[in-house]
Amino acid sequence: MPVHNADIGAAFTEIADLLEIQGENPFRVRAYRNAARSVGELGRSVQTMISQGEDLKGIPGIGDDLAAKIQEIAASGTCTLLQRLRKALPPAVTELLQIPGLGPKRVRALHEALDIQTLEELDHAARQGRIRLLPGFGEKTEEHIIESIEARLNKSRRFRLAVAEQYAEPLLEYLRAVPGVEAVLAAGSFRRMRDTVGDLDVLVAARDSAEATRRFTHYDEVKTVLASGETRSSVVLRCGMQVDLRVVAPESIGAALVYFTGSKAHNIALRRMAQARGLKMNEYGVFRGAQRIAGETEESVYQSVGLVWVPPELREDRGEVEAAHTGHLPTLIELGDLRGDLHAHTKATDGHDSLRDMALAARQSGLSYLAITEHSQQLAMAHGLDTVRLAKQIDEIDRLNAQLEGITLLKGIEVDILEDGSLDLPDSILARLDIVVGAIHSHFDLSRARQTERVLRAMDHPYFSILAHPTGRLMGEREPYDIDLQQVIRKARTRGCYLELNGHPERLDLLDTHCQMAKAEGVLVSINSDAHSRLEFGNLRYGIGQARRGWLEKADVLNTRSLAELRPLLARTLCAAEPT
Ligand code: DGT
Ligand code: CA
Ligand code: CA
Repeated sequence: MPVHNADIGAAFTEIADLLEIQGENPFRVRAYRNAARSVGELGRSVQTMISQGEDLKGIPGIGDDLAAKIQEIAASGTCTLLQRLRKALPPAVTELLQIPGLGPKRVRALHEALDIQTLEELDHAARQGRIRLLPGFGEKTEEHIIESIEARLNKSRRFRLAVAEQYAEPLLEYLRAVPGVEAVLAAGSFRRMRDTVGDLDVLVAARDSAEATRRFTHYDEVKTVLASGETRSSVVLRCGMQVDLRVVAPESIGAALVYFTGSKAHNIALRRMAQARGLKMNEYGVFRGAQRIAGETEESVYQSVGLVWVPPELREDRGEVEAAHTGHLPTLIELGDLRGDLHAHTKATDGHDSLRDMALAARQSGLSYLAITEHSQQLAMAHGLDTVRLAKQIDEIDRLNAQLEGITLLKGIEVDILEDGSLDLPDSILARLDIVVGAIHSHFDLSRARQTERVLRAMDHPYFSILAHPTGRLMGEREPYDIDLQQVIRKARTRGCYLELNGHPERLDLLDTHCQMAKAEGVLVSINSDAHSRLEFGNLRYGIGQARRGWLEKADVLNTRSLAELRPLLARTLCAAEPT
């Protein structure tokens, strides 16, 4: 495990802060602060020094005791003193220290005088005017505390991509109508299709930056203007989402787009390549000395450092720069590559529309097959199907398929995986289906080992085809359950099963990094809508965004196959019946 000097410095600073809050001897506190500084400013890696057997006491301000602590942190990432101090104080104390202007002395005073343990309590006390009454705290400080807490609480709030989109689209349209504006483009995490968006970054190409800025800050939905300058401004919309605007000259839009699309890590990697070529890269262009050699288009910027254009979804510094250099970028999957959808519900359970309406909407979305996968009996809340009701639906689908043109319904189920890994419906009825999607909807808190074993056992079932929403997370509501996805993916490979990338905006599950893991193991991913109404096939677009972030190509995705190609792939699990 690499431990950087900065990590050691941060640990020492936190120790110093916590000691000071506890009223510890000032000399001891200062010793830790000095140590934090000298380790932080050291030109060489302390971990390397240790591995080469060098004496740490050569570092200014480091004696026997601190040298031992450095050894401990370099080996384990933390030290017993720090952990003991953290336990002795409420966890929120560390958080209070993060507020600008609140050093250890003031945090200690707040903690002692008002017994404040959390940011919310601090906010409450400030709004009641109780802070200004404390010695050393005035009205100004109180106001400042309220503002910083608001900013902090807001900053930690991220918006789901689909929600951010609802606010972004009308704003982009509004800006496009501003006279003199040549282009309006969303950048940042929004353009990279991250599952959540912290703030929205918007780029405008215009000659007259003042007018564009004025219109932006006067947009109807703006609640607060945080900053309003010549070329950059920031606002908070009524929904609480921050929007950063940059106005650039049209000849710089490519460079600005690269810069503000990020990610930061990707940008750093690009700049390093530019430096190696004696070039300077920033948001205005790429320069050799005073001469501008690129910047009007993104392609020109990438080309100037010997790269082909990189799709925004890949810009996370996860190998894309190297791949763009050697010509090995993937040809990412596109929405139009999907031929079908393998996860949807109707009003027979918790969906809203009939079989026929779902089929027609899927066809309207350009799909040629749709698997109907209702919940099973265990999920009483969703009115899950038992054997009798599922048999009835199977017959209905057969009748409907005989009438429908241009779309085929597949008979399926989203069967509950029970706590012991068995499936919630008997083999006799599962045998009549085209596809069995299995999912966990209960016992989320099993240990990692038991949760993993549960899913592996389910996959041993000869009819099991696809593991739905494999981590179980609901963004902003429920954490993923603890499961070893690497093991699950390997099992899927040996059993001929598949993993779902559920495109529902609250799920987006698999994560992007899991898609890469599945691809590496050669396990196909099924990008599904989990539509509960005829209006929800649009979920597939978010699934595609996430899949692209996970480097998936058309061939990596199960439901890019035609129905004729799909059927044998689904049947394969039946043949590979020997347990592993
Ligand atoms: P978010 O808003 O948290 O979802 O994530 P981003 O990626 O949209 O980040 P944001 O809004 O802070 O910045 C937008 C882009 O601007 C970011 O992806 C890269 C660029 N950027 C921001 N700060 C820096 C920086 O300090 N250095 C470099 N190279 N680029 C930066
Ligand atoms: Ca952003
Ligand atoms: Ca931003």
